[in-house]
Amino acid sequence: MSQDVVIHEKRDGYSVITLNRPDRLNSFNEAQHHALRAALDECEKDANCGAILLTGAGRGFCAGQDLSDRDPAMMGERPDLGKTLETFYNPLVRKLRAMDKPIVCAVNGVAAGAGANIAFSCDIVLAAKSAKFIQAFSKIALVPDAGGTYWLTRHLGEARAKALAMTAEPLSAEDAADWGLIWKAVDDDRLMDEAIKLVETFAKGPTNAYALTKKAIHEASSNSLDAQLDAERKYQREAGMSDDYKEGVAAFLQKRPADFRAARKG
Ligand code: T3D
Repeated sequence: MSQDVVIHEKRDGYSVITLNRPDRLNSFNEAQHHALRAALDECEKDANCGAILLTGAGRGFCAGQDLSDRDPAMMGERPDLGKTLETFYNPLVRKLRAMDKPIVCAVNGVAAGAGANIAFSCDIVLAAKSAKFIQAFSKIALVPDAGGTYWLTRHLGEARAKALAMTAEPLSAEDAADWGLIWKAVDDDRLMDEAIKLVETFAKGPTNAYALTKKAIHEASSNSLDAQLDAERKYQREAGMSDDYKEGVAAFLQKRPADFRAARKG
C-alpha cells in the first residue's frame, strides 16, 4: 500500500498538514504537490478550519524538488523548469500567501531549495534550533525559486541575499531568527508544542481580522505611507463591522475572555 505523501489532520478548529516523504527529506515530487494543493484547498473551504500548521515528517522539513525526478540520465530532453514553476511552485507560493487563514510553519529539520522558500512563504515560521535553511540551488546550477529571491532580499537585504544564494551556505535556525527571516528558533523538543499552541490561539481568534491583517502587511512592502494609511482605513472599516469586533470589545468591557468562535456561530 502506498503511503500518504501528505498527511492532513483536521483538529478542533485547525488543520495540521505534514509533508510525508521522510526517506527523501520530504522533497517534492508531483504527487506531493498535488496532495499539498488538495489539502490547502480543503482548508480554504472548511469553515471549521481557522488556522493551518505545516510541517514535515522525519528529520527534515523539505529538501525542495525531488532531484531523482530530474535525473539527466533518465530524461529524454532538457526539462523546462519554467513550466514546473508555473505549474507547481508558483501556484503553491501564491496560495500560501493569499490564504485567508493564518499558516504557521514548523520547520522540524533541514529546509533546502524550494523547501526553505516555501517555509518563508508561510505567515509565521518557527524552527527547531537544529534546523538549517539552505539555498541549495547554486549547487545544481539553478536560481533560487519559490519566492527565494523575494523573501531573502525583502527580509535580509541584497548583501545577505546574494551571499546565501550564491554560496548555498546553511543558515542556522537561530541566525535566521536573529536576521528576521523567521519568527523564532525553539528547542527541538518544544517545536511542535509551541507551534500547536500558536495555531490553537489562531483557531480561537478573530479569523477575519487575521485575514485583513495579512493583506495589509503584504501591501505595506510596495505601498507609500499614504497608500498604506488608505489600506488600513479600508480594512479597519471592514473589521469594525464584524461580529468578532463586537465580541472583542464586549468581552473587554465585561472583563471576560472573548469567545470569537461562539460569536461567529451567532
Ligand atoms: O526542478 C524543478 O522543477 C525546478 C524547481 C526547483 C526547486 C528546488 O528546490 S531545486 C533544489 C533541490 N534541492 C536540493 O538541491 C537539495 C538536495 N539535498 C541536499 O543538498 C541534502 O540532502 C540536504 C542538505 C538537504 C540534507 O543533507 P543530509 O546530509 O542531512 O541528508 P542526505 O543524506 O543528503 O539526504 C537523505 C536522503 O534524502 C538521501 O537519500 P539516501 O541516500 O538516504 O537514499 C538523499 O538522496 C535524499 N534527498 C535529499 N534531498 C533530496 C533527496 N532526494 C531527492 N531529491 C532531493 N532534493
